[in-house]
Amino acid sequence: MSIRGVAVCAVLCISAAAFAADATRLQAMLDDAQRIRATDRQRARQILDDVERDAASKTDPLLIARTQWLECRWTDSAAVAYRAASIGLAAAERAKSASLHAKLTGCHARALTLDGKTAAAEQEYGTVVKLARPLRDLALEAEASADIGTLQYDRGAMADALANLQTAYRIYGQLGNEKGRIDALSNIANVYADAQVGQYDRAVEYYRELLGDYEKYGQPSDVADTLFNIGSTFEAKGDLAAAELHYRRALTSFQQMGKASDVAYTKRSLGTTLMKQGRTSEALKLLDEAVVYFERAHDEWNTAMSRQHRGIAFRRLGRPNEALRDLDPARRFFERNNNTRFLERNAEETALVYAQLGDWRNAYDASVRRAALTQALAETRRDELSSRLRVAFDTEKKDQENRALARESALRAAALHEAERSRELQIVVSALIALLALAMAALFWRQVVNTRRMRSMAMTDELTRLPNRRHILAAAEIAFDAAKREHRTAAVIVLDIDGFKRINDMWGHPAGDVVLQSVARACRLELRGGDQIGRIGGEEFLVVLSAATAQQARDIAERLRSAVERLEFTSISPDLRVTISLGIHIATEYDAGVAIAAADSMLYRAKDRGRNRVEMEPTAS
Ligand code: GH3
Ligand code: MG
Ligand code: MG
Repeated sequence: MSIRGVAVCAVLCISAAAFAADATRLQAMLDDAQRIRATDRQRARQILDDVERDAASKTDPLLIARTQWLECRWTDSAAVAYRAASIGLAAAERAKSASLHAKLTGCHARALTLDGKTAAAEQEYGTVVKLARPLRDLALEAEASADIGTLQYDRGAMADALANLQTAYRIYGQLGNEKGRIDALSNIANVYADAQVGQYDRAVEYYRELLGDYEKYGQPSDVADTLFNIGSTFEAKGDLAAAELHYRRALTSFQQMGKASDVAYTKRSLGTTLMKQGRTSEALKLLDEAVVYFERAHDEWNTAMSRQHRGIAFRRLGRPNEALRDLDPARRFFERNNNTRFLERNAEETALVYAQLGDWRNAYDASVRRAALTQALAETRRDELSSRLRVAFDTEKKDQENRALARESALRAAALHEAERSRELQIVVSALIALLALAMAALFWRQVVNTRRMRSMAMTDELTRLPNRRHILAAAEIAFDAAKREHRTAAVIVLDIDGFKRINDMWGHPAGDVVLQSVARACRLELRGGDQIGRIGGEEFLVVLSAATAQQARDIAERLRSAVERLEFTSISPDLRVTISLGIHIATEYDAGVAIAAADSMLYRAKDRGRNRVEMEPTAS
């Protein structure tokens, strides 16, 4: 390859590596943006913009799909979401990423929701759930289920909404996504509290759980909202004392937070509750304050609602003219907005007010109006009732399932616990056995070492480390037996240090010991592999030659003599010379005792003949 080729290749490689590094960096930035989004929207948005500006994110399909997905999640504009979905889906296709494809399908569903195409959105979220399941993308499944549930809630399909919200609640719980779980919980509670469902006790139960969560995660406005919801659920249920209590707690919280509209809203609800208890004067004061606030805020809807209630309060207090001044504008508003339910109530009250005034004509007209409205409402009420029954049925079924599940999981937990315990026990027992085995092995080893040491102590001469008398005599017996069996000649040499007493006398006993050790070592080193030497007396040694001719025995003896003669004892005195005398006996009778005695007598002959020499039976040589 030419130098130019190499250079081009290097540049390409480096830029490819740089591109990959860039993509990783941008993905990490997106991770960051997603993480901080909950606490710092602005910064998250900024990071997303930074990533989108980067060149790499314009070509890498994975990056495109992911940025578009975030883009879609974070927008409230249908147009932006549609655009993000279409670009993102194409990129996910190119990247062949099933996971991003599923996510961006969710993005498309979100666009449809923002566009108000709720039926299509619901269907698309259903697709997302189907895509998410085989991918085991639990987060996506939970999110889509929650979205489907909310859409179903909005269109009044309460039973389906509950099922999906509960799925979301369960998965979020599994994932430890507290925000998701709490949102789902809040929606579930709202469904139960809905007039169509009317499962007030259950709603309160869920609201209480929610309250605990909000208290734990420190969101005072959510806590107050939930207190309000509990109050309104109790009111719907007819437990007015409980309703009042919770409304008052909510009111205090809203007042502390300075949330004026929530304060007004709560005052009105508290007012209606007090009215239902017959505490009309107390109620009037609260309703007054609510009307003042909503009028000033130009909140027509809430003004009409509040005035209707205040009108009823005036009527009950026997102030019909003031009552009419509230009921009439409220009626006009509800007529404009086609609100049959409030119109029916308005007609009923208006009839009563005119009756109070003795205006029978208007009272009659109002009554006729009311009758027509009641009939119109009957149909809606019938629908409501059937919906209620269906939810009640589904809820009961779900409860039974839950109870069965709980029983099953309790059994499974018990079995698991049992298995765990027996496993623990097994581990403990195994550990104990291992420990015991270890201790025994250690003990055994010590015993072996001790025995070996004791034996070697019993068989070794302390000073010279050579076999002691007993040991070398036994070795001689064994060697002679073997020689006899194998028809070989064995031999013994007895040797004795010459003039040892004098050495002791001149240089001291410790010096004598050193001499003994040196002689022993020198002799041992001169011997052949199978031969042995031991100490049989003060300065007397026995050599056992397992197999040797007379000549070999003589050679060995001579070697020993010469080796000792050559020894130097500079630590004692440079002048010190040590010699030994040796007696040999070649075994013909194979009796160790006899052989040693014979060798011993040869040793005496060597001493007699001037020391530092070897003697052997003349017959054997
Ligand atoms: P010979 O040449 O006739 O053998 O003369 P010798 O002096 O060697 O003879 P003898 O047997 O009279 O002397 C042996 C001495 O060895 C006597 C004893 O004090 C000494 N002895 C015996 N055992 C030991 C020992 O373990 N260490 C020392 N330092 N001396 C020992
Ligand atoms: Mg001696
Ligand atoms: Mg001696």
